[in-house]
Amino acid sequence: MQTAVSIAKHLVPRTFVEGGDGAGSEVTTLKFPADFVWGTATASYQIEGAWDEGGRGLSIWDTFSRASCPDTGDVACDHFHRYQEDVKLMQSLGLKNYRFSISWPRIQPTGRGPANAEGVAFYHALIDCLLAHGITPLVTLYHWDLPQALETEHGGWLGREVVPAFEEYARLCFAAFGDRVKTWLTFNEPWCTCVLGYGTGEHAPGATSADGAKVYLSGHHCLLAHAAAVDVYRREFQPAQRGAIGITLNANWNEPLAHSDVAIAANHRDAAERMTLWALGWFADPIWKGDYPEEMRARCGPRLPSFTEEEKVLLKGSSDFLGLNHYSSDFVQDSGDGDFISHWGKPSKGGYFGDQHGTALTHPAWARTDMGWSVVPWGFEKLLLWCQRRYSPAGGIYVTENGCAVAEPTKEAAIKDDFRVAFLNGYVAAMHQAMEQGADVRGYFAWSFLDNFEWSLGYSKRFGIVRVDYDTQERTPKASARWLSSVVASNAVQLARDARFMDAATMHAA
Ligand code: GBH
Repeated sequence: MQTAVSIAKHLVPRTFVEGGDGAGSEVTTLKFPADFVWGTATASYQIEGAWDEGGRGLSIWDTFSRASCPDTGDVACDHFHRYQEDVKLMQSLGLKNYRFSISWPRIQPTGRGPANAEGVAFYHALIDCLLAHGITPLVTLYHWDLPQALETEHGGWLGREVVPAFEEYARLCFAAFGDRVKTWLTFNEPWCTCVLGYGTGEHAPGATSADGAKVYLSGHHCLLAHAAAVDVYRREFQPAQRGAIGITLNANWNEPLAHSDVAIAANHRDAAERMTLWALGWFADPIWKGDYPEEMRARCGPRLPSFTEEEKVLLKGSSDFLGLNHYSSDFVQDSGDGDFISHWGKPSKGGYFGDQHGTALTHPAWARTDMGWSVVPWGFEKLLLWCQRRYSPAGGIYVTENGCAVAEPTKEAAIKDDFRVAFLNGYVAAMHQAMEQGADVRGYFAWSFLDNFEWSLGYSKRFGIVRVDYDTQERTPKASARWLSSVVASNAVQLARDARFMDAATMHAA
């Protein structure tokens, strides 16, 4: 395995914005289309708290966080009780769109049966409050908080029974909220549900799978549940409610390793493509093309389940737009026969990672977020163009999450979150570059509105543009909140030629 340091010598730095004399004062204004959608995002278990109120049932994250995490979402940002204050703050920042998720166990405490009136009432109140403050709600049905009863009775997403359960839950949500909610997302990042929940065990329910069979099986069921929910929406609700429905997928960009003096080797290029297919094509190919990628079928064998012809028909075209969450990039190379070696994951032979026959590497010159994730705006540009080329989603691409964790031990540090401002500015500028080259991006949501429960890492990682003091529940907008306000107000970003992460970005010679 080639080390990251030995790679660096061969990589040629590229200035993100070409031309000029390098003076730091030059600023370019990048304008966005008039109807571009700006917003922020959150998820139910990460912010709501009130775990045992309003008739809420337990989710797999209640169980998993108690057993295996430093913190739980018992209180989180106490948004369940403070949503009015949070919506007012959003309005005062000039934010006009908000993506949140519904907690399935608030609607169906045991995952089946009639809607729990108190849970429905909470989301009615939240949605009405948003609309009254001029904020458009975009709603995710599943951001990882599966009712515990479905895990106990059916093995969660490993059980086929969860597919009709999700369909039933989705129908309750469309019926209750679809008069006011016009943008729906079925799943947030099924990759995480399956790889982290049933492969590595880092996420709830904490299952593992050395050969990857559980990873692919849970993914298969997520896809079928997505298709079933979309079918219900299109047949029973969309004609009258006239909303759009889609899915949100996550992916890093994989840049094939290349030396400055030689063309990218074909096997590394193939490995990069393969790794992006395993991350994104696994879900997006069935939805936009009607089946899993050929490469996955060939390498996974029977561990990757098959769709019936009827299921393929239901899946194909089952997303009105592509929701994309993006955080980071890697250099990757072909690892030959069966190994997966990564700077961020555990080495593995076989299984979901091993099947990819790739190695993910980092670059020592890349800045890192507090998660240790590399800051590579140009990778975002390339990923957006890759999505546009492969899927050309008719309803466009919505970036439903992008952001970074910053170590902010004090309020003073948090309100001067220059690193986050530079990160967001760099990524939004890169998105603009992709749009100029034909990527049909229609919206961008910063993750996250509030500091919140960062899953297995608890409250130690802060992603918010608004600081949360977990002792007092005080909210304080950071510099990044003011940055987003001004981006929304001007519908533009200002790109300084000396912007951090731009000129410092490294890129191989293409
Ligand atoms: C999102 O997941 C979630 O939707 C959100 O709930 C969460 O709070 C937020 O991001 C921040 O984590 O680069 O080393 O981790 C993003 C999860 C992050 C999973 C990148 C895949 C790639 C390997 N993704 N990760 S590494």
